Amino acid sequence: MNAPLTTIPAAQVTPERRVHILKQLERKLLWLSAWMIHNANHIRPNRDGLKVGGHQASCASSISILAALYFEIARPQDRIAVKPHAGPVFHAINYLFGRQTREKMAGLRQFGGAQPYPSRTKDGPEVDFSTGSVGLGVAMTSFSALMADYVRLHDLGRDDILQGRHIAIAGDAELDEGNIYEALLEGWKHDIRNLWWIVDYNRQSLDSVVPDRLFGRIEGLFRDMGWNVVTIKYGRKLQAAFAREGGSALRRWIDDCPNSLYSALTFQGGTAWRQTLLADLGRSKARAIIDELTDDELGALMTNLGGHDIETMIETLRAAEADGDQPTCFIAYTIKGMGLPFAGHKDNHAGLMTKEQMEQFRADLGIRPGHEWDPFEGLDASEEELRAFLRDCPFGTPLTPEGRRLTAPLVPVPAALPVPRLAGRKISTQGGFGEILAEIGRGQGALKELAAHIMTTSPDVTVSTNLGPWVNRRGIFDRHTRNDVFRDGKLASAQRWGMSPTGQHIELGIAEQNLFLLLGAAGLTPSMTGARVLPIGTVYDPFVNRGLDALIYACYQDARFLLVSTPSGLTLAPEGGQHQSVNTPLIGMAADRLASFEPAHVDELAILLRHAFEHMQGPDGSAVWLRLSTRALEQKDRALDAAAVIAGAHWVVPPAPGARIALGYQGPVAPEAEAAFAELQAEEAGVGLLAITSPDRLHADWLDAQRKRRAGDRRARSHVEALLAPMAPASALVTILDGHPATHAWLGAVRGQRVCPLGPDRFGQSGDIPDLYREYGLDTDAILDACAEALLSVQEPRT
Ligand SMILES: Cc1ncc(C[n+]2csc(CCOP(=O)(O)OP(=O)(O)O)c2C)c(N)n1
Ligand SMILES: [Mg+2]
Repeated sequence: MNAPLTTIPAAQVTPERRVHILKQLERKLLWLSAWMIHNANHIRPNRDGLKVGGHQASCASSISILAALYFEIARPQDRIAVKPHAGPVFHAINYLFGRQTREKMAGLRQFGGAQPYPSRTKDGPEVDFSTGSVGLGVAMTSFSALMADYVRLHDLGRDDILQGRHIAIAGDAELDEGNIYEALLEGWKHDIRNLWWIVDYNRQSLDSVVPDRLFGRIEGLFRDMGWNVVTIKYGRKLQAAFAREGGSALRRWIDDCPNSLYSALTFQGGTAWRQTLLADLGRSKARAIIDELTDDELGALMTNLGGHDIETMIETLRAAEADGDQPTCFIAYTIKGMGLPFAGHKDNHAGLMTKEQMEQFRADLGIRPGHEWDPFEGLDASEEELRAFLRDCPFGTPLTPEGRRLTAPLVPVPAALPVPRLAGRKISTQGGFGEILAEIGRGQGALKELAAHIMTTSPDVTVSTNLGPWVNRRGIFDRHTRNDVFRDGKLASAQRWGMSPTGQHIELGIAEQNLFLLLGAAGLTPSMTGARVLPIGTVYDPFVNRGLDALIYACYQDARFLLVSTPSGLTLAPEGGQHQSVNTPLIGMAADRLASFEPAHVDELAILLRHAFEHMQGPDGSAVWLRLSTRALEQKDRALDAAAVIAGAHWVVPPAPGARIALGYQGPVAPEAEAAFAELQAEEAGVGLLAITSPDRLHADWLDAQRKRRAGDRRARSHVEALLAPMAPASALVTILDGHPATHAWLGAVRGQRVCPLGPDRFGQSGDIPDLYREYGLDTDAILDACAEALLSVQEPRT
């Protein structure tokens, strides 16, 4: 059930007065957004001569849409993504609500100030979704709507929060991004509800004016995907003019007017409008409508588009509200830069008003010098009345006493996960992952709660990444119960794919950006819904690249999820170069808020998987990435130091004090390293063998220790420094992984050791493992050659 659609304001305000006040608030938003940017560029001292920038025109375009939404329509339980370049308007809205400070506003685009584009992590709890990389914030709302349903249908959420709507204010150019259409398709499959996308249709992007007729196409696409499409083209003044004699000719003229001409006339103003209109309509009955207006009035009439008419906006949104929960796309016609001197100019995206223009604008709005930041300065309503209005509008009420950012109780993680029998077995990390998860999926005893909170997802690689047994146990999520036809027909299949609202796996089509957007949305459920969901997504490792921006976007927002990428590297030899990932370990190292690991053996994997469930929930945690393989390795019967595995490396055979060389391996190349180690041991005393489980954690910890030492903590020492300490200062390390060798090259900087890093640095090709390991220098011979060379340089240190 949705919440009541309207709340009756405590202070009774007539509809006319409401509109009057809303128009005052619009003026204020236009002023504050322009002023914040102006202040950042022209008033604040500039220390480095860099252009600060900002998007006054993009802000102006969206004022009425955002005002209608935040001051009238939105309810606290709604979750809203604001188009990146309207960030200052969003900050100004919060400022008027008393949820943003003047200092942050004045610090727009400054260190510690309000962010140019709304940021969950930096701007704080008022931001529901970060935006910035165009298209992603819009699509994200589709997945957050799905997750809201998931949480509700699994009864994981809070009872005291009403079901909300997920809303994106999109720039029209955002609809050029392919990820929008991937999300539309996926949304249709999942029968997404309670979703609104309001397009600020100013027909301009960064460089240009958008081609005409494009929207006809886009509108059709939305309808095909089951959306309701509502076009908000004309404001009240134009509608009234159209209703007069000659009005239909005027309407036809505007409908046929190319976007570029409309923009140019808007920029030129009333005189140009008159000239052009008279040339075309001078002999028609529309002439009477034109003649009775001054130039300014004519300009105002011709630019009276629906997206700038707050009454039309409110009416349309209200009507859609009453229409139910079907996803709805609103195409709100606007003018980029509306109300500012560069309105409609095609180059206005990054345009800034001059000091003189700003001065004029200030005077026009009745704002006294020195009162630029006063929230209610220059408005035709008392401060008291405006404050009461803001307090009483639906969004004026906080979502919960603790605000918009919620917390969820922790899900206990058992001291150890159920690990399959390993000793003497040959099994891959991917196989081990599938078995452990399937075991958790039984939900027995201490695992019951953990199992209930896990949600898995995969872009059409569920079975091939070994999620099948888990899915068989926990079912596929769907808002509607759908039977498994194969099963019902008693047709043999290892997969039982019944779908129901209680299923715990969300099956996606092959679109990796959707995977990461869903992981992002699922990873934010604790703060969005107060429900703890532990999302696990599987994907082929090379195709992490396909969704990379969405992955970074999810991490930027501090979403908490587990990414399992498998298979990886040359090791899936016959699949060929397009399937063999090389760069992903480096991505894992360079991605912030993503702890990345690559275990070689399943006992390590079990430790890391358990750690992931905790790390995803910890206040200082993050998302986690496990890079796995299908290469089956002989498993060991051993006791491991779990802390070392989590810290990123452990000695399989520790080096003797003063050792001249050690071998380090990461992931499924362990057997080659072990074989080389066995030969090396016969010739070189004290050699060590290091299992590297996370170059990412090792490196991050090493940087951290250096920072701490520089800050005065002389005793700070990182795990990798401690590990390498027994070796001779001029010793060598030969390292190997099935990924780019730069992943390990930095290890030489830890203690000044010589490092010979091995790993593929070229596209792969198909073959079998012996051929490919030889070709790319990962076989035992290559390792021994590298050891021989490294030892030479250790004997004769270069000067
Ligand atoms: C993925 C991505 N590519 C490029 C950009 C640079 N960029 C910022 S805004 C913009 C055009 C935005 O146009 P539109 O969405 O129509 O916004 P508006 O006209 O309302 O400013 C571009 C290309 C970006 N932010 N993200
Ligand atoms: Mg635009």
